[in-house]
Amino acid sequence: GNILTKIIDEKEIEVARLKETGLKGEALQVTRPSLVEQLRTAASMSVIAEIKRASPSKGEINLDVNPVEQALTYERNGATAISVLTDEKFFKGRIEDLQQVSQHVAIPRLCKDFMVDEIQIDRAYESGATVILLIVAALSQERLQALYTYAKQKGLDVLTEVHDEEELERALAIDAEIIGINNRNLKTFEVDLAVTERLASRLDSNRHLIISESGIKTVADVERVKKAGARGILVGETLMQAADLPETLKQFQL
Ligand code: IGP
Repeated sequence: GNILTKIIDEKEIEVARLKETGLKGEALQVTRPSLVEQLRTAASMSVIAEIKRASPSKGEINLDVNPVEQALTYERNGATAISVLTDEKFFKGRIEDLQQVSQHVAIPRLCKDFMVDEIQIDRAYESGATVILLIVAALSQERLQALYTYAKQKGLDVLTEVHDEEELERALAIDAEIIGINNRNLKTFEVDLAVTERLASRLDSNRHLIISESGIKTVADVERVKKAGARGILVGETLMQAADLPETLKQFQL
């Protein structure tokens, strides 16, 4: 079956639990720089570096990581933003990772989770996020629009994720500014950078900020998506497993 459907079912349960417990109602006092601004003004390829312990497609990636140490290494070596996976069940992340990372780095923080309800956006904001992810494939057009508007009203940036032409049309219909093109098919886990080439060719890269997501392993991969029009790349596994992380990260900033 489809992993996304499974995850979303789980998220509905998580949201119900969250609503019962309630949130702190108090946001971390941290600086909240604009990712849009950073992407628009950057002279070279922007790297959104991810904290990713495990995934449904790869299993364990790096279970022993210290999220704060990892985030600081990302920041020191030129990452534009930090992506923190906060899903517990499928990615072995936690919201506390985002809270800790947010208190230690000054660059934008993306709360990488499967948003289906406003309360998750509130929690991301309280936890120091400056960006949230909205996965078009996981939401009806109505919910996509509602969550997008809600996040923007809170001052958050939104990374709107697509994987095919139909999803791209839906992202354009809500006037999404940062468009994440996921090279990974969430149904088959197949990764193909041609997805970025195909979808980016439909966009004006001056108007839309294109982020190529998943499966980026080499400098040649970065060159390829840059040529396709990507302003940024979202990289997890390769950075989490790099033998020389600072060097790998610097090489990607083409
Ligand atoms: C990072 P990779 O192949 O570099 O580890 O991929 C990121 O793109 C991936 O984690 C991702 C993701 C998502 C995870 C992209 N979209 C949505 C969870 C949910």
